[in-house]
Amino acid sequence: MIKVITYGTFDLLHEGHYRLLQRAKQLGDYLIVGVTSEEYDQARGKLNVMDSLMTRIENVKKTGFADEIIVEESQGQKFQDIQKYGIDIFTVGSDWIGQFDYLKDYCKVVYLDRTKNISSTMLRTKRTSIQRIGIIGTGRIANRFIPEAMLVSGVNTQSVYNPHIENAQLFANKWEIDAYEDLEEFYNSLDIVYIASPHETHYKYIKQALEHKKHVLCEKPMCLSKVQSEEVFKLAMEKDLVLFEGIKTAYCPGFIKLLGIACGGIIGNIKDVEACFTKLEDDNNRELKDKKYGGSFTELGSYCLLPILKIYGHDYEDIRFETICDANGIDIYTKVYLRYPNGLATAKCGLGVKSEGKLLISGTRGYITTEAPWWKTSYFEIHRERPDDVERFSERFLGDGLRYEISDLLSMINGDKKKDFKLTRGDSVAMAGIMEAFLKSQGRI
Ligand code: C2G
Repeated sequence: MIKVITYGTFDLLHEGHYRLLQRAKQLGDYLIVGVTSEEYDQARGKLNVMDSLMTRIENVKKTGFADEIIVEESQGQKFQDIQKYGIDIFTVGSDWIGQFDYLKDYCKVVYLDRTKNISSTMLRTKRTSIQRIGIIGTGRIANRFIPEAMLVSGVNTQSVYNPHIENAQLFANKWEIDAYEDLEEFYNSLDIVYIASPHETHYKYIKQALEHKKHVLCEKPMCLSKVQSEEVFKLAMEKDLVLFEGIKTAYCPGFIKLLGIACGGIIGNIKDVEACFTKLEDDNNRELKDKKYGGSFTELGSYCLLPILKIYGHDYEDIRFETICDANGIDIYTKVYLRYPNGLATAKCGLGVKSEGKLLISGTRGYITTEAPWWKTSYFEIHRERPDDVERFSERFLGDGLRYEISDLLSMINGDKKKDFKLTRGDSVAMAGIMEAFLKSQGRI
């Protein structure tokens, strides 16, 4: 009996997949099909898979060609499967030509011609139509956003607004998009507004964008007061629009895995969370010049508050801020102490003060420590009492990581995911409340 194996995502199963499976089956007597798990697709950068694993398995089954279906969960599994199942032929489409030649030592490798003019990406975009993105602001983060958005199929960045049209024009020329100085025309050019302007302008632009019936992705900190944050979320709900705060860490696979493990009780009851994010910055940057809204905490606090709020929730009993300010009165180093009924937390932010970018979660049975920079979570360890009792976890963090939040935003807009569990409205409102408390403690508002 000749055993054949092939693998794929088989999202929105189409003729190309069908023909591949048909020919794969004809290569032998018994066909095993490996369908990729959601986690594996995320890890290899396929972020927009629409059908669930169960649906994809069901669709492969319905073709009638597979004698057995398995789940492909990790890199390197193909090599193990070939030995485990006694495979004679490995086959895959010609888009992968050459890439699986390393398996030739173990079985025959056959690349089948890919069916032209059909792909899951084509079907995805046909089903949901491309969402046009316009950016407000032309700073560093806006420059990082565009190449990341290019990696998410289903969105296209096409316009930019900056009240200083010269800046908008420069940015537009660089990225080959359109610059606008008229806000009405700008809003007419898009479906989603990405707000990447200075912190204090967010609230105004969010309201404006929602009034123009546009979905919104807003950089952190989204709002600087609790009332404003509640107001914009209410407005988004009334208008049936998606409003998303862009804290990239919240959407990255490594951080989600870490939270799942931490909250799952593996280190017992959590008693302390310490998160630190510091950056050495040029003194001329806006964050170090703006006396009212600049400084380390408004710039970086959202990241450090994220694991604290995700682990303990929003009902802290006490909050206290300690700051070190520069000659202009701008906080270059801030520590926030939070006390919850069952534990403590510290958020430590620096702009112009450098420390190790670590997240440390301590519990009654052990602790979790992450490799810096934890906000791009790619490696963490669980330690227990015995020094040699260590479990290690790693997860890929691709590029600048903005692709994860853009992909989630798109899923919410397209209605595939209704719940915003990664960063809830409650989380965003709580963060805005803490930002407000901080600015008040500094006498800035
Ligand atoms: N395919 C095809 N013709 C198309 C589209 C896809 O022949 N028009 C083939 C692909 O070459 C692949 C299979 O159908 O062999 C599944 O395609 P995808 O679902 O896109 O899966 P892919 O991401 O290529 O994963 O470990 C995963 C595998 O390496 C392949």
